[in-house]
Amino acid sequence: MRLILFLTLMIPFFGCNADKELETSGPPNILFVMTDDHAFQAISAYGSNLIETPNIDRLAQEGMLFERAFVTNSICAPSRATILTGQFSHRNGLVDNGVVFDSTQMTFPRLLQAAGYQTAIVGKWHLKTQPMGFDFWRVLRGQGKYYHPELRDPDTTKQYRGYTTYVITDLTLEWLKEGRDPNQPFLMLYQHKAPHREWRPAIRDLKSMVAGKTYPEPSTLFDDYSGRGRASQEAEMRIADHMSITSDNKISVRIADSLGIERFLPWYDRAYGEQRKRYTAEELAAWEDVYAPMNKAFAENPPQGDDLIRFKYQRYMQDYLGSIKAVDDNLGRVLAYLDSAGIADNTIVVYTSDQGFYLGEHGWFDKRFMYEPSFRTPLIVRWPGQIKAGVRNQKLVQNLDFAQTFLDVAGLEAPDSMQGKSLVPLLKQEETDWRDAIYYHYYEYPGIHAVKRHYGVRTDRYKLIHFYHDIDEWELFDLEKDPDELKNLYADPAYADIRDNLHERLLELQNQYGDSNELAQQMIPQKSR
Ligand code: SGN
Ligand code: CA
Repeated sequence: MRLILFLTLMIPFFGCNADKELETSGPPNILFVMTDDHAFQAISAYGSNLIETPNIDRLAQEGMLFERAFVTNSICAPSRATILTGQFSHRNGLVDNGVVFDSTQMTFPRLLQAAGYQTAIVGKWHLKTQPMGFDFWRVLRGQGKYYHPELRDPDTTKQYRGYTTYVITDLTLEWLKEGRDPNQPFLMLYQHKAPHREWRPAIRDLKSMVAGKTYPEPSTLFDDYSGRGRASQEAEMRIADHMSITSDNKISVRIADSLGIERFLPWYDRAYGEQRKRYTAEELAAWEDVYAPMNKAFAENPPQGDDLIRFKYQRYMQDYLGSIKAVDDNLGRVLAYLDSAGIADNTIVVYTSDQGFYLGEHGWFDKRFMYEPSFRTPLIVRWPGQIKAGVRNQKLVQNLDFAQTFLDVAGLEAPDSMQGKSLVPLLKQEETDWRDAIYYHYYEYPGIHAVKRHYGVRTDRYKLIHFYHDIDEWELFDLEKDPDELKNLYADPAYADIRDNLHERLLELQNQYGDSNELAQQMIPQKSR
């Protein structure tokens, strides 16, 4: 089977005259859709009580939704490096956001390109070096901006006019329609900046998603961290204390300059030091239309204490969910293109995020921890004819598995250096031996948000975490009894056997993947960006 697929795949590569036939029945095209910081709690297919995402849901209705998809290291650049290389951070070297990606490494796009796929990436890259293994690339500079973004290409860096989610989609569609060779299968990495901090929705979505909206609060919004150790207590990602009322919550302030002269500083001049000249007069006016009344209400009656936390949470959700609206709408545009071009049946579409995110759980925003909201990531796969419609999968899968999955889909052997497993047997619901535990390792400390380094193991039911740097603390959670991970059971005698088993399992996984406590101690923190 593999060989047949491989030979079919090589037809275009050997210059045979392929036709429309191949586009609809040859090796499948791969459309990999990845957002930045999109929590599964903000996708209606995952049961969100916050937002409707009809286009993402469509993929779930027509494909498979993974309930237990996780990352290896819950932060942007490391996640991207793991996806490309199929390796844990300690193997591909990209342990935190400060490291420059060694793009001479073997990646799945390079292997697909060598096998005859047309390869492209549009949108967020965040790995600093030039993308390699792509026939076409347009990537955001650094983290990227929400409006009028600068994108790098092989020759230059160019500013594009418009809202970034639309700009990225326009470029993606342009390449899919006119840029690629339709006689070859394609790999498109379509990767958004949204809904990353500082959560700026498109102008067109302000009225429906932001103005006057109230969203339900998570039950742990006022968590006091009493059931856990220092890592949770000392992390700097609390909505209460570390979310900026100006740049994050978009409340304008009066500040005094060095001469003591007070002046009004609008929020949009605050974020990232951006100046208003970046925006059009229409954009400024449209924002004022929606944000000025909120600013006025805040100035007249500034909330205090818990009410301030509630206010900040609402402001956060309005903008975060508002940024997702365009992501979902634009996915709809791309899915409509696949339909109209008649290639939907021969295209595997994957929807995921570079990691999960806290939407107020434990009082937090941001990610990094091995706790569920940031360790888990959305994963939905549609592959007509291969995946039954509307299936939910409970297996423990990781972003580590993507590279081997895509190679498998294309009928290619994965190099031994890759450390994941192809998801294809799960997608096809074939009997298969699957893993019963997964490994995690986070490094970026000291760094923004002050989440201490840790590694750990998660099984179907339990989780063991070791915060090994700065402190030496273990945490154990029973996810069945305590899904919100509020009570550390590490020292509970009733869990002694479970704890010992998890320790064993952790060591086994570290051996299997070539990581260890000693190696962890040697990793030098990079300055995060
Ligand atoms: C920026 C954000 C952080 C975020 C990191 C990493 N601060 O530094 O909140 O954790 O990016 O995000 S901001 O004020 O500059 O927005 S990641 O997705 O790239 O890993
Ligand atoms: Ca991210």
